[in-house]
Amino acid sequence: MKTRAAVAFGAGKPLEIHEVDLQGPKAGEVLVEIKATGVCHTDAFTLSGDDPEGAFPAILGHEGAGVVVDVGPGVKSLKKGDHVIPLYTPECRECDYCLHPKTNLCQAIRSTQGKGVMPDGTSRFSLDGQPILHYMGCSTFSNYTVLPEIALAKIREDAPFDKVCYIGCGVTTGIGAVAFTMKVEPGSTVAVFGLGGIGLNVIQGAKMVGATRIIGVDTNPAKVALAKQFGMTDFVNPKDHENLVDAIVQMTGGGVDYSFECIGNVNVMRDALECCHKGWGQSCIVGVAGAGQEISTRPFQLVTGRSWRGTAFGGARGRTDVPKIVDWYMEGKIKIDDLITHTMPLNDINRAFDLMHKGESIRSVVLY
Ligand code: NAD
Ligand code: AHE
Ligand code: ZN
Repeated sequence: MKTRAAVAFGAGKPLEIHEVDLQGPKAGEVLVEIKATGVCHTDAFTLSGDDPEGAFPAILGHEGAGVVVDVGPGVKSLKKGDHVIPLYTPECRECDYCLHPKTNLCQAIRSTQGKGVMPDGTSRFSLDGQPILHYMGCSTFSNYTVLPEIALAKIREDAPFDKVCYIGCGVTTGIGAVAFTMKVEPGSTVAVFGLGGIGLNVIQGAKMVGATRIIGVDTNPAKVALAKQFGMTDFVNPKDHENLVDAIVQMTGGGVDYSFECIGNVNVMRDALECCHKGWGQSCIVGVAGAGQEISTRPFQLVTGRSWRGTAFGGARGRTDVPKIVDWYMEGKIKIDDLITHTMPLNDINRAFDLMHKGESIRSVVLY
């Protein structure tokens, strides 16, 4: 079949809209009509050329929601008409990782996914007979896409696609980092570095689990109003302080219980660790840093009781946890609508990247 898609032909080049060819689902695969997709900073990161796994031409996008159109042989858990959210972290429920209680990083299809192909080693997308790569196993910047069955969460049918698509990455990553990965306790003091599409969800997660002090850190003061609405109690602009770590340590009487880096800046990752309380403070890296970047700190920071952690997809097991997070949204336990600051048709997708780079959007959502 043909599908309209935004194709990334090379690093740093704007996406181009094309009618591309899409092969139907093979065994264990599912054809999905994407109804809406968010644009995450990770899409921009890969498009920039900084992603060691970034390869072109590819169809980016990993934050979608849609409807099952067809299933390949052997697919048991999904049928035509089911509403689904694609999962860049699948959940096969059989691999050593899925069976281990301490991780969500299913490895069943990780190696082919990282190469931009389906588990059989080939792509379903092509243009003029030339293959186009998948991205993060999702490729939601295409109106129709094919995914393995294990990479789809079935969700309730009354959930609006244009909002719950954000649960495909940003919402789950932010809230999950707090609730699943770090298991932040009520009464905690939390610092959140970067108040974008991920950081604001860390803030609402921290509020949800009962953190009492939530310090937001961002160089862009335009983020303050929304951050306060989502639960931020204090704001720190790094530009106002000669020593950011000292400022946070002083305002918290020794440091925070938990910090979250939601930017992808290795220098900020160091600050986020070092503003944690001696003896028990834990820092979680959420931001994705570019090829060749490394983190550093004095080992004494860890010797004296701070811990450095990280999270992918908020520690969520997608097929199990994503439907629950959709329920939280539908029940009003979490907010999404106010974070979706812009919507646009696929033809205008490059505007979503411009708005993100200018710091003017939280989430842009493309509506098909
Ligand atoms: P975003 O662009 O919406 O937000 C980034 C925020 O950081 C902006 O508000 C910006 O003003 C702020 N910022 C930039 N430099 C800063 C600095 N030096 N000090 C303080 N604030 C600064 O991006 P996003 O969509 O929220 O994504 C954030 C990061 O999380 C990206 O690196 C993305 O790739 C990553 N991410 C990781 C996962 C995961 O599973 N680990 C999932 C999604 C996104
Ligand atoms: N491909 C990059 C790393 C990119 C990365 O860290 N991706 C996150 C999700 S970001 C979503 O917006 C992730 O899930 N990582 C775990 C995994 O297995 O990819 C690189 O550095 O090679
Ligand atoms: Zn993402």
